Amino acid sequence: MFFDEATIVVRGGRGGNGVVSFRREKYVPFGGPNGGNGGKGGDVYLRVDEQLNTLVAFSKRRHFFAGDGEHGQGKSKQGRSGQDIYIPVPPGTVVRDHETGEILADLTEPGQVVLVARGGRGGRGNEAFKSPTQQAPRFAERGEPGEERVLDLELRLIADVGIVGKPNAGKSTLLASVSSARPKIADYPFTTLSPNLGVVEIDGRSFVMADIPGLIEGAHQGAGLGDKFLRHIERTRLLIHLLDGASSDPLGDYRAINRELVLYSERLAEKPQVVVLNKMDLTGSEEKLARLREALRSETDQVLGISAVTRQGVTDLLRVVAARLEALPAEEPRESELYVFRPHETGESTAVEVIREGPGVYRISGEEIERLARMTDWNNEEAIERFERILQARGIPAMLEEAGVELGDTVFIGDIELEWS
Ligand SMILES: Nc1nc2c(ncn2[C@@H]2O[C@H](COP(=O)(O)OP(=O)(O)OP(=O)(O)O)[C@@H](O)[C@H]2O)c(=O)[nH]1
Ligand SMILES: [Mg+2]
Repeated sequence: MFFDEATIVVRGGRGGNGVVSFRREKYVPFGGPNGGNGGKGGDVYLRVDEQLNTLVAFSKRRHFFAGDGEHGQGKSKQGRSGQDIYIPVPPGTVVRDHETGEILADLTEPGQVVLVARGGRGGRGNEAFKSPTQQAPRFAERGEPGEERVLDLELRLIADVGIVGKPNAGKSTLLASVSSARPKIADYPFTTLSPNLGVVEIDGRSFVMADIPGLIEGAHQGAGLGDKFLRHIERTRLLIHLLDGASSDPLGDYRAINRELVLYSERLAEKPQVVVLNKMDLTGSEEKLARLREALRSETDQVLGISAVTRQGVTDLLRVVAARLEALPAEEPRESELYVFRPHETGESTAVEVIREGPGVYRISGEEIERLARMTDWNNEEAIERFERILQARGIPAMLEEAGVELGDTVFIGDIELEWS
């Protein structure tokens, strides 16, 4: 089984709690507050590791949690930050938000890193709340929970050249004969169940070639192994369209495959092709090649004949491919130029909204206010008073009253439920 899709859960570490503590020294009966801040929770990143070429690691492990920040301590001691984690992924990994389907990142370069879940902020210790009006605050903030999200990972191979053709045409045999890849080869259709990559070297140049499972009619809709594999050749720059010399109708095969490519994507159909008839060692193949060249004269200037088994014509094919690659633009525009991932880089929004959700039920929503609520220690009277002051300062009670709130009604802020009083 080839693992080219995976769904994983990532969560940043929780920020450490701030603490309540007071100085205790000889001869200083009423020491000032000295509770330290909690450490920040660790972040979760994905990082491209060029040694990898599948997502198989995610069949065993699906949950990735960064380390929690340590709590603050007395004597103004700050808690240590939680450990960040870097999850290795293969080049060609496209990352989507499972919920929205939005593309978050398109990871193509070795070493490329993307932040996928931010750790929570550390809560502030009581020392941070000392002010002229409040000399001895007896509360501290709780650490903020880390961000959590579900990610869909999808691997798209990155090869220069893709070999397309019907099952049994000899695609894997060709790849094996020109590279050190060792794909399975057998005399039955659908021997290849997952793409194989090989590095080809010719005349001091090299390129990466991909062999994909055979295509049949309806492939674009998922017939055979279908569309799952067509996407792997979307990023190639050139296709080798390999025809089976043992087929009774190589021309019909050629047309059928091209139809599937058009139906799958216009872009795929427009990729330059080198048309090749394989199995030239079989009797009668010369005539087949001549007929094919004749039939395709107006469409393609060149139909090559090879035998992947005896290697007849294979070096010539590689030279043609290398020359064509050289003449093509160096790179397809990368999807990463289209999608830029900005994980809340823009900063937290201070906007607040008050909504009536039902009879006697209201909701205060807003990024900053929800975070402050999460970081409030609801078991502490002073912490609650501070939160009430924040609500006042932002004019939220007036907004609630305008929305119709009455004593005893329920008010939600994120997951936190309050009674209006
Ligand atoms: N005589 C002859 N047989 C060949 C040649 N190339 C491949 N074959 C045979 O054709 C059969 C299919 O070869 P594969 O390389 O597995 O074909 P494939 O296109 O990868 O097939 P799928 O993976 O099923 O799509 C095998 O029995 C090969 O030995 C050739 O040049 N000459
Ligand atoms: Mg094969």
